[in-house]
Amino acid sequence: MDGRDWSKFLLPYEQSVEELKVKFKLLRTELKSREEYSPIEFVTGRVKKISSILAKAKKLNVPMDQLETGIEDIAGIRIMCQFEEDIERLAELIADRKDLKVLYCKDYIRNKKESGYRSYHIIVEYPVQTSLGMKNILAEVQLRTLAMNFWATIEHSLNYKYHGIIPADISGRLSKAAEAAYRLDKEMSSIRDEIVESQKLFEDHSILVSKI
Ligand code: 0O2
Repeated sequence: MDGRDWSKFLLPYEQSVEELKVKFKLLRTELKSREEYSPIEFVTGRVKKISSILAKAKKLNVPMDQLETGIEDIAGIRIMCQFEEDIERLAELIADRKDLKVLYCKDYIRNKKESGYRSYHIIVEYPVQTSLGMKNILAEVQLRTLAMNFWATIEHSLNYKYHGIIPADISGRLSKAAEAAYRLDKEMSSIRDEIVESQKLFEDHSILVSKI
């Protein structure tokens, strides 16, 4: 594929990422207004870089004409939550949606990766309207707590810096940091009701002040 073919190939993925980001941000707004609390803290998204697509295709032995079905995270959405419990609720909300179809989930929270990585991945099929008609796009929706995201972001950049071979001393510290992030999630969950209540009070106060 040359540059022009790649940009054509990636167009529906770019559109899907943009649409899904808007939809999940609006879901946050809606839940905040309806229930005063949203399991969504913030949403990001990206289309996988061409170099990463090629590297993954090589690793998984996916032929170039089967990238659409062989690589499931070309379109990627990441949704950050405050608490682990929010991830369960959000996964249910996503499963109930009619504008996408959940194909399967990878639960790296119950089964954390050897690296220490924790996150809940949902592989979905998203129908996107293009000028040529409807196209079903595979996308990976990652659900993480803020602590899981903090750890994964740092580990990802270290992996990039050390080309996947992180020195033993740093890797040992990363393992400890993963345990600390796990404990932080558990501690925060144990006082979740208290935190949610105080955030609602704070928000009500801010709305009141802004109206004065
Ligand atoms: P990019 O393009 O940099 O965003 P894998 O072999 O890990 O790619 P696997 O194990 O099936 O495939 O994982 P999956 O479910 O396809 O998810 C891949 C994505 O999950 C990664 O994207 C990361 O965003 C995240 N991820 C998976 N494992 C780890 C990990 O150990 N550490 C961190 N920091 N993130 C992880 P890429 O590949 O980084 O793509």
